Amino acid sequence: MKYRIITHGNCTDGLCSAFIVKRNFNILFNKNLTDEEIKRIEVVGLQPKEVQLGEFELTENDVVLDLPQPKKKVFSWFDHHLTSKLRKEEFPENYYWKKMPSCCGYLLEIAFDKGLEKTEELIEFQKAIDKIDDADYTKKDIELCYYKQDNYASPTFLQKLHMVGSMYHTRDRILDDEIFKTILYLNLGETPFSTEELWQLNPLMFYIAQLKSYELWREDVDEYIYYDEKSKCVVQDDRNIKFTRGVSDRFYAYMKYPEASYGINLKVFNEKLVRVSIGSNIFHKDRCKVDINKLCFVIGKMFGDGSGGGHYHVGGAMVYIDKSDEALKFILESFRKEKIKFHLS
Ligand SMILES: [Mn+2]
Repeated sequence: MKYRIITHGNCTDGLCSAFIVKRNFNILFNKNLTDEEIKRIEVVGLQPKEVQLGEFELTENDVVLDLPQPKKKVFSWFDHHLTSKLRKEEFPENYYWKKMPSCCGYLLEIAFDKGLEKTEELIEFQKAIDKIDDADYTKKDIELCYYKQDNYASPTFLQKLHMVGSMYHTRDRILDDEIFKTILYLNLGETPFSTEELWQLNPLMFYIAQLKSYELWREDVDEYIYYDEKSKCVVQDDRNIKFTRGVSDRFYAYMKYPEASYGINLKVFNEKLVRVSIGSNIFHKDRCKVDINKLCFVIGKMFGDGSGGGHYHVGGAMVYIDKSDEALKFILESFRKEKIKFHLS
């Protein structure tokens, strides 16, 4: 059987999940593949939308990670997004869903159950990826990971994983895809931390550039980001913004407006669609009274082509450009009332 790994592309949890599957393929699936066979397993990065809308041809030999449950039966599927729970029926063999901070952490939990030795390195790795994918940062973590430090002589595990992430978050999508895949075809260590070939690619160089980019971006976004008091929401509307320097710092809204409960970002995706990203204040998730996963699911259906979802505290949806004003109004209204009533159909 020619297996493939289909993972969440250009996402650190997607990368780490594929990494763990490659490293522990035989343990996870009770197989006897050789190292060479495992090394050659093809990795494909997809966006959730491509799976949700069935835009990519999957096969029964695919291992699907950190992505929605495919419409078609695949060899194996692992996910931790709430959206997928809505479709949880009797799962076939090798189908796994659980509400967890990260898909990679979930895979590790399963692998530990199946006999993988719980080493110090794996535990630190699991902590770091859980923190990143669940946006479970403290203010101090954000300062350390999103703002340039004086030196990087002894980075923390969390900083190291951010360095890896910066490698496929340049502004060139083709380059990002290429780097993302390249990492997964290296000679993999136990985790990315001990993958020597990865550190030879100089992640720190990418990371320093990313931190400079965040800085420039924050300067530009400062000009138009605003706080809507009534809905307790920070709005960053990029629909008419032609150009911003650098790359986006998704937590800036809550560093700038600590009083906020929510944040929204609207960005033109293509000639038809606007990408809506919604989150709650990561430092005060307790303030989040609206199920953002549900909200995204609903706005994707009401104002878009039907793709939308995520987690309780954060999510995204695609809406049509000409309906994006309405969508924004609907979202702010939902936050103002702090509840959303709808029929999930
Ligand atoms: Mn994930």
